[in-house]
Amino acid sequence: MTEVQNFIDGSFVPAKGGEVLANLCPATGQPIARIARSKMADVDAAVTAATAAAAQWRRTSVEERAELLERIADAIAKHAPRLAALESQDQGKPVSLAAAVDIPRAEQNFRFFAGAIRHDHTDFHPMETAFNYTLRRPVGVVGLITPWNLPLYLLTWKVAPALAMGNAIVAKASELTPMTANALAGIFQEIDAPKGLFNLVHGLGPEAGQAIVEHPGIKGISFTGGTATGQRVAATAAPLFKKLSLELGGKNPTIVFADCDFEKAVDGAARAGFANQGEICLCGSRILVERSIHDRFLGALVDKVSGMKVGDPSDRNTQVGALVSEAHRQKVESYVRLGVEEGGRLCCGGTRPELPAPFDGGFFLKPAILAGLDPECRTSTEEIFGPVVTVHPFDTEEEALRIANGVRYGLAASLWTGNLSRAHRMAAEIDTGMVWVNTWLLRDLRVPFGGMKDSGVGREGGRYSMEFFSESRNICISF
Ligand code: TXE
Repeated sequence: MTEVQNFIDGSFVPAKGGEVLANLCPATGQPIARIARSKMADVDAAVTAATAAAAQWRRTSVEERAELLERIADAIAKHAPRLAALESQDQGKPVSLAAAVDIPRAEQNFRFFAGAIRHDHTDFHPMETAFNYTLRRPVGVVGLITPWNLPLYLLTWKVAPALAMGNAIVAKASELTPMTANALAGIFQEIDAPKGLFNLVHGLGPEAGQAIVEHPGIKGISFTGGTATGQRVAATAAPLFKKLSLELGGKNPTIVFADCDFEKAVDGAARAGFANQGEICLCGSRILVERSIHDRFLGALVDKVSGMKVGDPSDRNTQVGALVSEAHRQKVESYVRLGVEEGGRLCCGGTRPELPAPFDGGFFLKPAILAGLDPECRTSTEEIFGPVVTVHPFDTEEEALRIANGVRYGLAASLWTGNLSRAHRMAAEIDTGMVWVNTWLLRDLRVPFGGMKDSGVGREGGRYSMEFFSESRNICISF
């Protein structure tokens, strides 16, 4: 049983109140760790340490910061197999996915921002009798709050640019998946990073998370999580005038035209729907298919998805692991039932698989496809965040666009077509922060990442992250 303690000022310490929470393994339902249940007093200690560290760190050179980021990346690479196993055990995802995506991306996040600050430049605006230049100064102490679906991947996506821009950090990982954040704290200790630069406070969202958002010593909040939680975070942070970046939920359309590469589109829709058990904010959970190929496409998708191997996440052949918690599985199952009540046809999955011990205690669900639903019903428009997709026919580009834009979310979309003009036309009109054409989740770390509508506020990635984690200051010099 691992003891997951807070990491404050370079040391692992228990929560001041001495309370702990149980952390379960999603694949077996068994406890694997006890984690610190922190409150405001713990956050306050972390802010004190971070404030002292930030005062030093803001004076370091770009090279010094880039080197620290690279040393962290090197250590992640060194521990990659252990980190992948830990992520899979803690989150329920297949270890093959953690090893191929989550952990390499965590390493890459640090390498990328080390390179980015080395090649950075700021604006210069000449006038007739003066010139202006822009300085980017650190925000100070920033609060990073991350969810349970891509634990290390999303935490490092915030930690790397925050440090690169000269800030110190108070972070909180999801209480459901604290293990790789804890390992990252171990890496900071192992490489002898400056104390207090990265502080990690574990615990419940309404306690430790809320304390981070409320703390007056924390000047910026970067949050990834559910839309309802994002609303609470925004309501707390706005009157305190904190910088705020919110990456929230999605109900992303996968739009398939008859002129697509059929096999590629079926593969793409299956991957977009069910990667990481459908627990990615970018997952394509609404599949809109041009009517002339709808039935053939649905048949091919059902064949593919019903053949997916569900079970032991440590088995390299597993494609669908366990959902993160029993509560989350029940939420996803309730949507499968709702889909049927709303008139949908369950074409495959949606039931619990029969698995041998110890996986009979795990939170598994067979990937589900629902067809025949009204695109405006609850199942088709609310975020499920699990291995469930709905498939809908459409007749025209206009209708596809209307369905695609007919939800409160606006995070991402993928389009599958061989018609370049159509791709450009549609991409310009879909109300999402990101559009992929003939691919899904192909990421360039320089590009803006984030959503519109209820999917969030702000963009991260490349210079967008660098802007978020800094304050621009204009200097005007007259001559
Ligand atoms: O996330 P929460 P939950 C969606 C998905 C999921 C739903 C709820 O639909 O079913 O959200 O998931 C911390 N102040 N996404 O409840 O609560 C919390 O401890 C400050 C989409 O598990 O949003 C955790 O660290 N922090 C999503 C983080 O917020 C608070 C990823 C996210 O948890 C807090 C996850 C508070 N008052 C879920 N309350 C995505 N966009 O990728 C909670 N937290």
